[in-house]
Amino acid sequence: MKRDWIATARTLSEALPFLQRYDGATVVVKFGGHAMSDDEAMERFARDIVLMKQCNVHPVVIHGGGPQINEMLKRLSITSEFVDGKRVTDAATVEVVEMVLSGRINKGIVQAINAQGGRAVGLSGKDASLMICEKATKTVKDPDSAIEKVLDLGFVGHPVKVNPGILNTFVASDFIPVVAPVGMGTKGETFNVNGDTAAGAIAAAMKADRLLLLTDVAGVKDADGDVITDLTAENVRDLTEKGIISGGMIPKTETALAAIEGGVGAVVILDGRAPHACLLELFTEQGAGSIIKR
Ligand code: X2W
Repeated sequence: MKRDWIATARTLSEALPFLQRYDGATVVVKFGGHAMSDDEAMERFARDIVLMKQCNVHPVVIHGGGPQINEMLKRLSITSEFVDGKRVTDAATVEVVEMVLSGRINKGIVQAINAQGGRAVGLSGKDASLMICEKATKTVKDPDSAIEKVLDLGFVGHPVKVNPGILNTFVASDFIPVVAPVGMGTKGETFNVNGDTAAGAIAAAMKADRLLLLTDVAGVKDADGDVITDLTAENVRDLTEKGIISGGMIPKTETALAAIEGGVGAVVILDGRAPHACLLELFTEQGAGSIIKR
Protein backbone atom coordinates (compact mmCIF):
# COMPACT_ATOMS: atom_id res chain seq x y z
CA MET A 1 0.00 0.00 0.00
CA LYS A 2 1.22 3.48 -0.87
CA ARG A 3 1.94 5.60 2.16
CA ASP A 4 -0.08 8.78 2.62
CA TRP A 5 2.66 11.37 3.14
CA ILE A 6 0.17 14.22 3.06
CA ALA A 7 -1.52 12.69 6.10
CA THR A 8 1.89 12.56 7.82
CA ALA A 9 2.49 16.24 7.04
CA ARG A 10 -1.01 17.08 8.31
CA THR A 11 -0.34 15.22 11.56
CA LEU A 12 2.82 17.23 12.08
CA SER A 13 0.99 20.46 11.33
CA GLU A 14 -1.79 19.59 13.77
CA ALA A 15 0.80 19.17 16.52
CA LEU A 16 1.88 22.84 16.25
CA PRO A 17 -0.44 24.30 18.94
CA PHE A 18 0.62 21.57 21.34
CA LEU A 19 4.31 22.09 20.60
CA GLN A 20 3.73 25.78 21.33
CA ARG A 21 1.81 25.05 24.51
CA TYR A 22 4.56 22.83 25.95
CA ASP A 23 7.51 24.86 24.67
CA GLY A 24 10.08 24.88 27.49
CA ALA A 25 7.86 22.80 29.82
CA THR A 26 9.23 20.26 32.29
CA VAL A 27 7.47 16.90 32.07
CA VAL A 28 8.25 14.24 34.66
CA VAL A 29 7.55 10.79 33.23
CA LYS A 30 7.20 7.76 35.51
CA PHE A 31 8.04 4.66 33.48
CA GLY A 32 6.82 1.62 35.42
CA GLY A 33 8.30 -1.86 35.34
CA HIS A 34 5.18 -3.25 33.66
CA ALA A 35 5.29 -0.62 30.90
CA MET A 36 8.81 -1.69 29.83
CA SER A 37 7.43 -5.08 28.86
CA ASP A 38 9.64 -5.80 25.85
CA ASP A 39 12.43 -4.36 23.69
CA GLU A 40 9.98 -2.80 21.26
CA ALA A 41 8.08 -1.00 24.06
CA MET A 42 11.40 0.27 25.42
CA GLU A 43 12.52 1.50 22.01
CA ARG A 44 9.24 3.30 21.37
CA PHE A 45 9.35 4.92 24.80
CA ALA A 46 12.94 6.05 24.26
CA ARG A 47 12.05 7.53 20.88
CA ASP A 48 9.13 9.51 22.36
CA ILE A 49 11.40 10.88 25.08
CA VAL A 50 14.04 11.94 22.55
CA LEU A 51 11.36 13.56 20.38
CA MET A 52 10.07 15.52 23.37
CA LYS A 53 13.55 16.87 24.15
CA GLN A 54 14.05 17.69 20.46
CA CYS A 55 10.86 19.79 20.63
CA ASN A 56 12.09 21.74 23.69
CA VAL A 57 9.83 19.82 26.08
CA HIS A 58 12.08 18.67 28.90
CA PRO A 59 11.50 15.10 30.07
CA VAL A 60 12.73 13.87 33.44
CA VAL A 61 12.36 10.08 33.56
CA ILE A 62 11.76 8.31 36.88
CA HIS A 63 11.54 4.56 36.47
CA GLY A 64 10.22 1.59 38.41
CA GLY A 65 11.16 -2.04 38.03
CA GLY A 66 8.98 -4.02 40.44
CA PRO A 67 8.61 -7.11 38.19
CA GLN A 68 12.34 -7.12 37.42
CA ILE A 69 13.17 -6.95 41.16
CA ASN A 70 10.77 -9.87 41.74
CA GLU A 71 12.57 -11.88 39.10
CA MET A 72 16.00 -11.27 40.62
CA LEU A 73 14.80 -11.98 44.17
CA LYS A 74 13.36 -15.26 42.91
CA ARG A 75 16.66 -16.23 41.32
CA LEU A 76 18.35 -15.54 44.66
CA SER A 77 15.62 -17.43 46.57
CA ILE A 78 14.66 -14.33 48.59
CA THR A 79 10.94 -14.02 49.28
CA SER A 80 9.23 -10.65 49.56
CA GLU A 81 5.75 -9.38 50.25
CA PHE A 82 3.87 -6.14 49.62
CA VAL A 83 1.86 -4.03 52.04
CA ASP A 84 -0.34 -1.43 50.30
CA GLY A 85 1.73 -1.58 47.13
CA LYS A 86 5.04 -1.23 49.00
CA ARG A 87 7.60 -3.99 49.15
CA VAL A 88 8.63 -4.94 52.69
CA THR A 89 12.37 -4.47 52.28
CA ASP A 90 14.92 -6.10 54.59
CA ALA A 91 18.71 -5.58 54.41
CA ALA A 92 19.25 -8.37 51.83
CA THR A 93 16.34 -7.15 49.68
CA VAL A 94 17.44 -3.52 49.58
CA GLU A 95 20.81 -4.62 48.20
CA VAL A 96 19.05 -6.42 45.34
CA VAL A 97 16.64 -3.50 44.81
CA GLU A 98 19.52 -1.05 44.40
CA MET A 99 21.43 -3.40 42.09
CA VAL A 100 18.43 -3.98 39.83
CA LEU A 101 17.08 -0.40 39.78
CA SER A 102 20.33 1.61 39.66
CA GLY A 103 22.07 -1.05 37.61
CA ARG A 104 20.30 -3.03 34.94
CA ILE A 105 17.11 -1.02 34.58
CA ASN A 106 18.57 2.47 34.85
CA LYS A 107 21.38 1.72 32.42
CA GLY A 108 19.00 -0.11 30.08
CA ILE A 109 16.79 2.99 29.77
CA VAL A 110 19.82 5.30 29.40
CA GLN A 111 21.16 3.10 26.62
CA ALA A 112 17.78 2.92 24.85
CA ILE A 113 17.44 6.74 24.89
CA ASN A 114 21.00 7.25 23.69
CA ALA A 115 20.45 4.71 20.90
CA GLN A 116 17.73 7.06 19.57
CA GLY A 117 20.15 9.99 19.53
CA GLY A 118 19.35 11.42 22.97
CA ARG A 119 21.83 12.28 25.70
CA ALA A 120 20.56 10.46 28.75
CA VAL A 121 22.34 10.45 32.10
CA GLY A 122 21.41 7.87 34.73
CA LEU A 123 21.32 8.66 38.42
CA SER A 124 19.55 7.60 41.60
CA GLY A 125 18.19 9.53 44.54
CA LYS A 126 21.69 9.34 46.04
CA ASP A 127 23.39 11.41 43.33
CA ALA A 128 23.89 15.05 44.36
CA SER A 129 21.68 14.17 47.39
CA LEU A 130 18.67 14.26 45.09
CA MET A 131 16.24 12.40 47.34
CA ILE A 132 16.76 12.26 51.11
CA CYS A 133 14.49 9.75 52.82
CA GLU A 134 13.30 8.65 56.20
CA LYS A 135 11.97 5.24 57.06
CA ALA A 136 8.36 4.98 55.90
CA THR A 137 5.89 4.02 58.59
CA LYS A 138 2.62 2.23 58.22
CA THR A 139 0.01 1.93 60.94
CA VAL A 140 -2.75 -0.64 60.74
CA LYS A 141 -5.84 -1.08 62.88
CA ASP A 142 -6.49 -4.51 64.27
CA PRO A 143 -10.04 -5.27 63.00
CA ASP A 144 -11.08 -6.94 66.29
CA SER A 145 -9.60 -4.70 68.96
CA ALA A 146 -9.30 -1.49 66.85
CA ILE A 147 -5.85 -1.07 68.42
CA GLU A 148 -3.37 0.58 66.06
CA LYS A 149 -0.02 -1.07 65.53
CA VAL A 150 2.98 0.05 63.52
CA LEU A 151 4.12 -2.27 60.74
CA ASP A 152 7.83 -2.43 60.04
CA LEU A 153 8.43 -2.15 56.28
CA GLY A 154 12.22 -2.23 56.72
CA PHE A 155 14.13 -0.05 54.30
CA VAL A 156 11.15 1.46 52.52
CA GLY A 157 11.84 5.15 52.20
CA HIS A 158 9.59 8.16 52.42
CA PRO A 159 11.13 11.20 50.65
CA VAL A 160 11.49 14.09 53.10
CA LYS A 161 13.73 16.39 51.07
CA VAL A 162 14.29 16.55 47.33
CA ASN A 163 17.18 18.64 46.02
CA PRO A 164 16.34 19.04 42.33
CA GLY A 165 19.34 21.25 41.50
CA ILE A 166 21.09 18.54 39.50
CA LEU A 167 17.91 17.86 37.49
CA ASN A 168 17.39 21.56 36.76
CA THR A 169 20.94 21.69 35.41
CA PHE A 170 20.16 18.80 33.05
CA VAL A 171 16.83 20.32 32.00
CA ALA A 172 18.57 23.58 31.10
CA SER A 173 21.00 21.64 28.88
CA ASP A 174 20.46 18.93 26.30
CA PHE A 175 20.76 16.07 28.80
CA ILE A 176 17.86 13.81 29.75
CA PRO A 177 17.99 12.66 33.39
CA VAL A 178 16.88 9.09 34.16
CA VAL A 179 16.33 8.51 37.88
CA ALA A 180 16.19 5.23 39.82
CA PRO A 181 13.88 5.48 42.87
CA VAL A 182 16.56 4.67 45.43
CA GLY A 183 16.85 7.19 48.26
CA MET A 184 19.54 7.98 50.79
CA GLY A 185 19.08 8.23 54.55
CA THR A 186 20.98 10.65 56.74
CA LYS A 187 22.69 7.79 58.59
CA GLY A 188 24.09 6.07 55.53
CA GLU A 189 21.03 3.93 54.83
CA THR A 190 19.83 2.99 51.36
CA PHE A 191 16.07 3.28 50.93
CA ASN A 192 13.74 1.56 48.49
CA VAL A 193 11.16 4.10 47.32
CA ASN A 194 8.02 3.26 45.37
CA GLY A 195 8.52 4.58 41.84
CA ASP A 196 5.26 6.57 41.80
CA THR A 197 6.07 8.16 45.17
CA ALA A 198 9.54 9.17 43.96
CA ALA A 199 8.15 10.60 40.71
CA GLY A 200 5.53 12.63 42.62
CA ALA A 201 8.06 14.03 45.09
CA ILE A 202 10.53 14.95 42.34
CA ALA A 203 7.82 16.49 40.13
CA ALA A 204 6.62 18.61 43.08
CA ALA A 205 10.15 19.76 43.96
CA MET A 206 10.69 20.78 40.32
CA LYS A 207 7.22 22.38 40.08
CA ALA A 208 6.87 20.38 36.87
CA ASP A 209 4.22 21.35 34.33
CA ARG A 210 3.11 17.74 33.96
CA LEU A 211 3.62 14.41 35.67
CA LEU A 212 2.81 11.44 33.43
CA LEU A 213 2.32 8.19 35.33
CA LEU A 214 2.71 5.42 32.75
CA THR A 215 1.02 2.30 34.11
CA ASP A 216 -0.62 -0.88 32.84
CA VAL A 217 -4.20 0.38 33.07
CA ALA A 218 -6.00 2.83 30.77
CA GLY A 219 -6.66 5.38 33.53
CA VAL A 220 -9.03 6.13 36.40
CA LYS A 221 -12.32 4.30 35.79
CA ASP A 222 -15.89 5.12 36.79
CA ALA A 223 -18.42 2.68 38.28
CA ASP A 224 -19.12 1.25 34.79
CA GLY A 225 -15.43 0.66 34.10
CA ASP A 226 -15.11 3.54 31.60
CA VAL A 227 -12.06 5.78 31.76
CA ILE A 228 -12.74 9.25 33.18
CA THR A 229 -10.69 11.62 31.04
CA ASP A 230 -10.84 14.77 33.23
CA LEU A 231 -10.83 14.91 37.01
CA THR A 232 -10.32 17.49 39.72
CA ALA A 233 -8.65 16.70 43.05
CA GLU A 234 -12.14 16.98 44.56
CA ASN A 235 -13.53 14.33 42.13
CA VAL A 236 -10.68 11.98 43.06
CA ARG A 237 -11.37 12.33 46.80
CA ASP A 238 -15.08 11.77 46.19
CA LEU A 239 -14.57 8.65 44.01
CA THR A 240 -12.13 7.24 46.58
CA GLU A 241 -14.63 7.73 49.39
CA LYS A 242 -17.27 5.92 47.34
CA GLY A 243 -14.86 3.04 46.76
CA ILE A 244 -14.89 3.53 42.96
CA ILE A 245 -11.18 4.33 43.03
CA SER A 246 -9.70 1.34 44.84
CA GLY A 247 -6.86 -1.18 45.02
CA GLY A 248 -3.74 -0.49 42.99
CA MET A 249 -5.14 2.81 41.72
CA ILE A 250 -5.05 4.35 45.21
CA PRO A 251 -1.24 4.83 45.47
CA LYS A 252 -1.37 6.47 42.01
CA THR A 253 -4.18 8.89 42.79
CA GLU A 254 -2.60 9.64 46.19
CA THR A 255 0.64 10.46 44.40
CA ALA A 256 -1.31 12.64 41.96
CA LEU A 257 -3.05 14.60 44.73
CA ALA A 258 0.22 15.15 46.62
CA ALA A 259 1.97 16.27 43.41
CA ILE A 260 -0.78 18.76 42.56
CA GLU A 261 -0.75 20.03 46.15
CA GLY A 262 3.02 20.44 45.78
CA GLY A 263 2.67 22.67 42.71
CA VAL A 264 2.64 20.31 39.70
CA GLY A 265 0.42 21.69 36.89
CA ALA A 266 -1.46 18.44 36.21
CA VAL A 267 -0.98 14.69 36.57
CA VAL A 268 -1.96 12.19 33.88
CA ILE A 269 -2.48 8.48 34.64
CA LEU A 270 -2.21 6.58 31.36
CA ASP A 271 -1.44 3.20 29.82
CA GLY A 272 2.28 3.06 29.15
CA ARG A 273 1.90 -0.10 27.06
CA ALA A 274 -0.14 1.76 24.44
CA PRO A 275 2.14 2.82 21.56
CA HIS A 276 3.46 6.38 21.85
CA ALA A 277 1.44 7.09 25.01
CA CYS A 278 3.48 10.22 25.85
CA LEU A 279 3.08 11.73 22.36
CA LEU A 280 -0.63 10.97 22.31
CA GLU A 281 -1.08 12.78 25.61
CA LEU A 282 1.10 15.81 24.95
CA PHE A 283 0.78 16.47 21.24
CA THR A 284 -2.73 15.43 20.19
CA GLU A 285 -6.19 16.83 20.72
CA GLN A 286 -7.44 13.53 22.11
CA GLY A 287 -4.89 13.08 24.85
CA ALA A 288 -4.61 9.79 26.75
CA GLY A 289 -5.76 8.35 30.07
CA SER A 290 -7.05 10.49 32.94
CA ILE A 291 -5.85 14.01 33.63
CA ILE A 292 -6.10 15.25 37.21
CA LYS A 293 -5.94 18.98 37.87
CA ARG A 294 -6.50 21.20 40.85
C1 X2W B 1 9.39 -0.67 44.56
C2 X2W B 1 10.37 0.03 43.66
C3 X2W B 1 10.17 -0.27 42.21
C4 X2W B 1 8.83 0.21 41.66
C5 X2W B 1 9.65 -2.19 44.61
O1 X2W B 1 10.45 -2.65 45.42
O2 X2W B 1 9.06 -2.90 43.77
C6 X2W B 1 8.64 -0.28 46.85
O3 X2W B 1 7.66 -0.99 46.73
P1 X2W B 1 7.18 -0.26 39.59
O4 X2W B 1 7.53 -1.03 38.38
O5 X2W B 1 6.96 1.18 39.33
O6 X2W B 1 6.07 -0.87 40.39
N1 X2W B 1 9.51 -0.09 45.86
C7 X2W B 1 8.90 0.41 48.16
O7 X2W B 1 8.15 1.06 42.19
O8 X2W B 1 8.52 -0.37 40.47
